[in-house]
Amino acid sequence: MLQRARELGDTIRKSKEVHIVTHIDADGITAGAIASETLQRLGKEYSIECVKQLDELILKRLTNENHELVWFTDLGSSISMEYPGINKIITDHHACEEDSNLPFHLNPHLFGFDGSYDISGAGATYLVSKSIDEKNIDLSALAVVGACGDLQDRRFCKLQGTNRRILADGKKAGVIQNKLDIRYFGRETRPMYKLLQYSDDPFIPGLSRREDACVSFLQDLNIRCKDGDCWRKWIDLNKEERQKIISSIVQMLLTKGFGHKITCRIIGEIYILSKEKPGTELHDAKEFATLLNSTARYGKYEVGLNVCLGDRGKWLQKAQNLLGGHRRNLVEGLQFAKEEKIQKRTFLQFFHAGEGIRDTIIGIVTNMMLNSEEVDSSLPLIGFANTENGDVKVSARTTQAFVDKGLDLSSALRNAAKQLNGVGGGHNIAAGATIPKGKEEEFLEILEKEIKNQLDL
Ligand SMILES: [Mn+2]
Repeated sequence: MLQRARELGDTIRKSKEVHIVTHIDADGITAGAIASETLQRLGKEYSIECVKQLDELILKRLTNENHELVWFTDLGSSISMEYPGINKIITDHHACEEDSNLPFHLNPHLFGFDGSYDISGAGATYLVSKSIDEKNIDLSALAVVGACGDLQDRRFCKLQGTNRRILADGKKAGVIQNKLDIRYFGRETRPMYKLLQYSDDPFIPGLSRREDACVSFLQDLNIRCKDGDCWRKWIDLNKEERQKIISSIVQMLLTKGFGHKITCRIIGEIYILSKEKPGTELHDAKEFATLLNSTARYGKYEVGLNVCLGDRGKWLQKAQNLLGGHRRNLVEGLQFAKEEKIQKRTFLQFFHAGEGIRDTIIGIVTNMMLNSEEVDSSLPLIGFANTENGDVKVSARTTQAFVDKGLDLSSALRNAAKQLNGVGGGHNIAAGATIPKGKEEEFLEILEKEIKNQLDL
């Protein structure tokens, strides 16, 4: 993989002008930022755009634009064998065909690594950046944010594989620190009770999603919710208070019959961006990733990109303003999905959000749904949402237990979508597709057959 990274680096060095095409999620934005900064430091002429997915229209346009070199980051593996008219390099981590092992294509799956936890799109892009100049190891912080944005720490409650080497670079460069702490989202910026209210991995029956219960839980432990007018955050608590909270939750989970394996998930490795201000979204890798998701998924990728490139003034302010809207959309989306009612079939369950949830956040909502108390995680969950141009976006999520039994949502969605003139792909545990409207039922039927075959049922 490092050899391939060097080869891609050589191609970049030989080019005068490079156009970057990246994905609209946190991993895509950080990948695009790493690529931009690398080209900037080399003094190359470059441009960048962010897209939801690579469709025919975009690829035709790129062919016509006749760039000297197009650098696809966090996407592109699906078209690696096609479009010879585009002179390209690809740094992606989504599942790909074995025969796409081509000189311009860097993807962990081609080298025997699993792109769902070993390395992200930003990480793959970072390897090329580092091969060009060792000084670029300061960009490893962005690669860690990208990996966290793609939930690559979920499986082992910490980053693994190639991601750990990137983490080591970050420590060496003094830009990243790792430590064990509570894994719930919002350590730096969320009021304590809100951190508990939105806890979902592990879900805490009796506390998760219940605001009042979370406030009284803290009161019962004699933990102040406020310092004067300021809500106290996890990072504001002293060691004793943190230990009290963790041991109470552990006890609650164990008495409710959750095993050791699930209960342990409350603690894991967290990643601090050492150069950022404590108590801001930028100081914690997961919070940074969510800040980026609030920009590009709403068509404002330049906001996230400028924050990644170092702006701490007007662009950061804009990103923080967008964050409020994103949070509201997730809460409303989750509520909407719950009211929609999940329909169970033999090998999967699904809900259709119609126009109720944006297609760009249906994946996040589907993931939150699968983690929630009301949803049975013993079946893969499919979420549908209509897109602006009249198609239907599909998001599929499952659990590690299913993946261990042989389920691969990436190939299942790719095959099912292909039969209906759509496109699909992603990872074994989380995948997506776009299909024509009205084909949902057909899609589910094909998908069920795929799942049944994969699991040998
Ligand atoms: Mn990614």
